[in-house]
Amino acid sequence: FPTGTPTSVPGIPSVVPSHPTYEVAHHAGKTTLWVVFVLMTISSAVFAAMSWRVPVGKRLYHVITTLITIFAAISYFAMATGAGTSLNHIVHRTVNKHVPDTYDEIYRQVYWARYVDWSLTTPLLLLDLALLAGLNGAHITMAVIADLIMILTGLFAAFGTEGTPQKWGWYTIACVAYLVVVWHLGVNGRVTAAAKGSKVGKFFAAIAGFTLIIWTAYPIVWGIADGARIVSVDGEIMAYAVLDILAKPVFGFWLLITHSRMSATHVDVGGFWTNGLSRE
Ligand code: RET
Repeated sequence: FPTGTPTSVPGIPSVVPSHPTYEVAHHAGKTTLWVVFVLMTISSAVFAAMSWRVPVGKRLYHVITTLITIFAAISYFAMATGAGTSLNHIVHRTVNKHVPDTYDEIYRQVYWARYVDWSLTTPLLLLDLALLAGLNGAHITMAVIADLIMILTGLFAAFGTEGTPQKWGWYTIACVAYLVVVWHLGVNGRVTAAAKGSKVGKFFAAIAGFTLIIWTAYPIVWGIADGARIVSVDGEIMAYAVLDILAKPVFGFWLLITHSRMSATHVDVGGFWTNGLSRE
């Protein structure tokens, strides 16, 4: 019977071989993290500069969008310098027909800083879109809470135990929460935006459609890389890097440039925002 490191993983014997494999980031992954850190920092500076060209009353999207890339830059700095990460202990069981089952012990690097980033930035991205569509506070609250449930249960999935219902159970819960978000954007948001006129309606349909396609790729990447562990940690870093650039800087430039050209996208958030001083 296998001997070595004791484990406390439910459903498997308490002893597994003591030669673990490590699935961690290497040069390509680490370089990618630095590149995205730089791109997020530059985007933040450009978004901030763009906001100075408009009166305070018209800066709401600028402020939200700049915060999104600032949070991402901070999270990428953490990951690039080796922080915001820990090793998930996995015990993988291979069922054998004629000999006793064998167990492999694996440590895979999980960048939990991503989930901190996402728990701040995905609500802000949703807020950008919800304001554009003209959603009411009740629907914005429900969409943001569903989104937070999605990210936090996704974090639990990332550290969940394999070979028990835990890991994929959390993943399923996260996917259900994601469907709630999809409904708020794809159905409720689209109808509400269309009521603001055909220009805003068309722009919302385009940018929310883009968002839903990009966002849907995240659980797919997660399932292949974190979940099934078919992709290396470097591959995972590169896949999320491409998605993060599309979901944050590309989304942001598209939103802010269109906002500057289409006055109907304006949202009036009342006296607090401008202290009643801005006439615009
Ligand atoms: C997880 C895993 C669990 C199932 C689901 C997920 C969805 C994540 C999404 C993330 C979006 C991130 C963005 C980041 C911005 O740059 C947590 C991966 C559904 C939709 C837009």
